[in-house]
Amino acid sequence: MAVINIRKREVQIKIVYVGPGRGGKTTNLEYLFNSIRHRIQSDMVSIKTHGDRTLFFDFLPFDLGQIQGYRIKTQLYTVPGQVKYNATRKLVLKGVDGIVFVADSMAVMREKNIAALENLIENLTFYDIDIYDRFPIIMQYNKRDLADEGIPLLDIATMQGDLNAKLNAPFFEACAVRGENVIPTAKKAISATIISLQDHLA
Ligand SMILES: Nc1nc2c(ncn2[C@@H]2O[C@H](COP(=O)(O)OP(=O)(O)OP(=O)(O)O)[C@@H](O)[C@H]2O)c(=O)[nH]1
Ligand SMILES: [Mg+2]
Repeated sequence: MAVINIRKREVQIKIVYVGPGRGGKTTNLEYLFNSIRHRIQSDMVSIKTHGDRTLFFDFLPFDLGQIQGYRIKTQLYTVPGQVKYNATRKLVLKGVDGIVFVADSMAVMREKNIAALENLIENLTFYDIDIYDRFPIIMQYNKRDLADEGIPLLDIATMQGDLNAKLNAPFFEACAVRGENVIPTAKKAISATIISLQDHLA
């Protein structure tokens, strides 16, 4: 649940990027950091293993300005996608207000995308969050650029069927390395999250 300070008229929201290992979560945050650097007071914090894999989380805080007289502070996190780091993943999800699910479009990743979504649902259940009950979640089908290199990709209808049939969440096709649809994904996640909190803002 967001930290809402009525007296200071300040809201802090937490959005977590989730998805299979190597899907592009950290790349999303790096692109965002580089594009909005001038508006960010602090550095992006990343805790990585050797091979650029996220070991604990990435963290990107920024100030969105005012909405309805409230100062909105956003915190973006990524979890480690590797299956073995579930304890960390669960911990990073504590207090989450909104999710971006970064799926890997490569055909070979089909089962891993599905498993990552199932794992997310399970972890959110631990925090009494029902993802199907109007919880703000955005789907991102990443690495669409790999089609140009002849790498077999899942078509969008297949990804929608596998991951989004029941959720019916907004979705974006993206290329996080080039930054395509990275900002729209983040904006949509932030707006969906703020809308979901609106009832709590007097
Ligand atoms: N071609 C292509 N490569 C991408 C794209 N997004 C990310 N990558 C590459 O995929 C690899 C993994 O990206 P990360 O952002 O580290 O993935 P992650 O989801 O944070 O991985 P974990 O931290 O292990 O969960 C890196 O080599 C990225 O450069 C994309 O849109 N297209
Ligand atoms: Mg990562």
